[in-house]
Amino acid sequence: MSKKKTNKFGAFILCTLALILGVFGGFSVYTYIKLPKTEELILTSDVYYSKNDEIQKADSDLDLTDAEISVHFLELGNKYTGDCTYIKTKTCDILIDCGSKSDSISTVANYLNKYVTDGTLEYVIVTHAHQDHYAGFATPTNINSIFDLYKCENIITFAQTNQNSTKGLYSNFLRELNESKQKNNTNVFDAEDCIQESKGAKKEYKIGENSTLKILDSKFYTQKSKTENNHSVCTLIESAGKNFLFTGDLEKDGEEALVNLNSLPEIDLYKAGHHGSKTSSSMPLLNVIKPKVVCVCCCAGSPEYTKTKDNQFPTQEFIDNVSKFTDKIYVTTLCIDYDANKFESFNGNIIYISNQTNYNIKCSNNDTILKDSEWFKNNRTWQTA
Ligand SMILES: [Ca+2]
Ligand SMILES: [Ca+2]
Ligand SMILES: [Zn+2]
Repeated sequence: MSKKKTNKFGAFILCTLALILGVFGGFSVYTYIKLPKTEELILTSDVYYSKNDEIQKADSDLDLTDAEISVHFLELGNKYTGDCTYIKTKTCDILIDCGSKSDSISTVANYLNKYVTDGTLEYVIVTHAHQDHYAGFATPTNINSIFDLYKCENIITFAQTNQNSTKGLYSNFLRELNESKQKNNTNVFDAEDCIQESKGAKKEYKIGENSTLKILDSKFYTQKSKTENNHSVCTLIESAGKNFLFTGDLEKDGEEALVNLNSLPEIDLYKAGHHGSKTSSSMPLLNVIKPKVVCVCCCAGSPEYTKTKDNQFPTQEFIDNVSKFTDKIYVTTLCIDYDANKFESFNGNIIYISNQTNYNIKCSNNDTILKDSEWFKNNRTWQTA
């Protein structure tokens, strides 16, 4: 080989190496920027320790053809507190919230796909701007949001928030909402638009022959609260003579105003306020709604928010209040070992199925009411009046 040829060969090798390094380097930087921080997206296998495979088999046997309405409180496939309620009538698919983290999307979508046969969610309600309620609507660009996965006809959002519109989940949410508007011509209203019946929004929507969805009035649609929870959109569904109440994470002062601003009926199914927190499901509300069945969306006994055992969801105070009206309390998930990422189904997915004459509760794991559970015997007490 001549000296000239060796030089050319050397240059070729160098260029190839530089190209490989460049591509790799570029890709690494791209990945680093593009992928969400681990806080937002946890995809390690141990996080998925759950009985979800069994749940899905059990659920697919559910026959809802005779149901006027069914209300599904979903387990979210991780150890975190979060709300996601799916409601089906003969003509509508409704979703209230989609927590708990962006990695819950696949669990939620797997579930919804069994029931949402037309790919369209006629109504989506986003109660408030907390991750455990709207992570599924506020995904990073590389993860499909609920608005990407389904055609959403009407989205009703919170009217107030303390979040910064240029930062974090809230900016993701606004981006996804805007995309849905552009792509699917989605009607986007906030709860106050509904109360005022402005911009084409309505207070009440017909969601079936015998069913209506009503946005309830709340003082925190127009006033700001220090706690984001009080900005929750509150919804009443009336179907075939039964009443269903969803108050998001509304707290005591919000609940009191809710009672004063609306004439609330007695409630057949109540989604426990704020995951069974001691700051919600207060007596002024319960005395009016006298709930017959209560479902709590939480990971029972999880130290996610507090180490004080009595205050872990569902709290002793919540149980003391609700026990005055019913012992039919159901809980989605049970914390086994928070630090080790271990959780399992409590009742599992809780499904309330109702028609003109009766109702049925079918849970994916078991139908044991809270006070008869092993966890309850070890952690809570039941006050009998
Ligand atoms: Ca539909
Ligand atoms: Ca998107
Ligand atoms: Zn919450």
